[in-house]
Amino acid sequence: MTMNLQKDTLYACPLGDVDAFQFDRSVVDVFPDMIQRSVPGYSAIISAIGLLASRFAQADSICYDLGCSLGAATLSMRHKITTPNCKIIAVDNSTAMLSRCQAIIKRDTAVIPVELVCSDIQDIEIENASVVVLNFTLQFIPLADRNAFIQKIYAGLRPGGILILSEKLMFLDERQQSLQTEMHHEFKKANGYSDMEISQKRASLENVLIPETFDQHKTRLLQSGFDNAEVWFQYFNFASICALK
Ligand code: GEK
Repeated sequence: MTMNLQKDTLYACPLGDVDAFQFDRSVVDVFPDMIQRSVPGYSAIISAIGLLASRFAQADSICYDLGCSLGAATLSMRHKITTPNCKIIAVDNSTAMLSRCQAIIKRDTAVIPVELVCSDIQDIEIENASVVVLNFTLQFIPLADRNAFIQKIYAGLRPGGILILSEKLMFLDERQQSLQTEMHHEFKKANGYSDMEISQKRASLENVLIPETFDQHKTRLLQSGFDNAEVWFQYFNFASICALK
C-alpha cells in the first residue's frame, strides 16, 4: 500500500487568527505525516488494533472503524482477521478523508470486504458488531452526545465484543496535566515541529478536540454496560482503552 507522505507544514507560517481545525483537503494531503509526528504511539496502537481485532472478531459479524480517516485501523484489522465471514464498516464525515481512504483501500489486496460510509458516526446503525474501533475520534464528538453514543455502541456489540477507544487524555492534577502536556510538546519538537507550529495547532484544536480524564471515560463505559474498561496502552497524554462486553 502506498501512503501519501507529504510533510505537514500547515502551521509552519504565522497565521494571525488561527481558524478552527477541520479535516479538509489540506489536512488529508499531510495526514499520515501529521498523525505520526503528533500522536505518541500512533503506529503501535494501529498495529495492536489488528492483533486485538484478530482475537475478538466473531464469525458472521461486523467490525466498525468509526472516524476512519485514511483507513489505517481498517487496514490493520483487514490484514489480521482470519475469522470467516467478517466485514468491516469504516465511517467518516469528512468527504475529503473518505475519498482518499477509498483510493487507499482500492489499492489494498486483502480479501475482507470493506464498506465505506460518509456519515456522522452518531447517525449510523451499529449492529451485529464484534469489534468497534474509536481511534482518536470520540474526542471530536460534543461532550453532551458522548453518553448516548457509547450506549449505542454497547447495544450494537455482541456479547464478547470489544470497544477499542483511543483518546487524548486530560488530568485533574495540575502538575500531571502540565507535565503530560509539556512532554507531548517535547515529543512534537523531537519530531521536527517548531514552537510556533505547536502553539498554532493547539489554538486551532481549542474547542474542537475536547479531552476527558481516564476516570470520565471509564465511568461512561461502565455506566453504558461494559463489564470492564482498562488502559492497555499509554504514552504521555495519549491512551488506548479496551472495554469488554
Ligand atoms: C486513524 N481513526 O488513523 N463523524 C464521523 N467522523 C468524524 C466525526 C463525526 N462526528 N468527527 C470527527 N470525525 C483514525 C484517526 S482522526 C484523529 C482519527 C485526529 C473524523 C474526522 O473527519 C477525522 O477523519 C477523524 O474523525 C479523527 O486511526 O486527527 O486527531
